[in-house]
Amino acid sequence: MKVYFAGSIRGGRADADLYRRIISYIQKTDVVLTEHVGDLSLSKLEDAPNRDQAIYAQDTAWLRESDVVIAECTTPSLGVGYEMAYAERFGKPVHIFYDTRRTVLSGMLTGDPYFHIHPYSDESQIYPVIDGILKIH
Ligand code: 6IA
Repeated sequence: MKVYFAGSIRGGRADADLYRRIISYIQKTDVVLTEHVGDLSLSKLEDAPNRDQAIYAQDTAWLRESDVVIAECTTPSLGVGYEMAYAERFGKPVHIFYDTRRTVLSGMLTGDPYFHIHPYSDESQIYPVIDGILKIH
């Protein structure tokens, strides 16, 4: 199974280490197309001109290629929001995780019945849900 993992980059990197742990967990059994989202040194690489067109082209191609999208949405990100709407347009299942202690999710996500929303209050709750997702799709 090819997983598109989405997490904030320019929206803020406070949860980058959490993304890295989730990506490593998924990689024990499945393929993560977007390993860079959990790369803690990513911001240093962000400077080059014309990079953004390449990012958009690559990420939308990976979204179309993916079997399932898993997004960690505790840190709000315009890019992640865009990616989830793009995934819906292409009929990809979208699973959204967020920490209820730290954020109230946008009504544009909780109000869209297409999305599978997984609130959690401790990181340990994420992994059994991911096990179920990887079995279903
Ligand atoms: O608006 P944001 O930057 O927070 O959007 C984050 C989302 O957009 C992530 O889920 C990524 O899939 C995608 N994205 C945003 N920036 C990049 C990026 N930057 N590379 C790949 N995907 C990105 C530059 C990194 C590169 C130098 C390795």
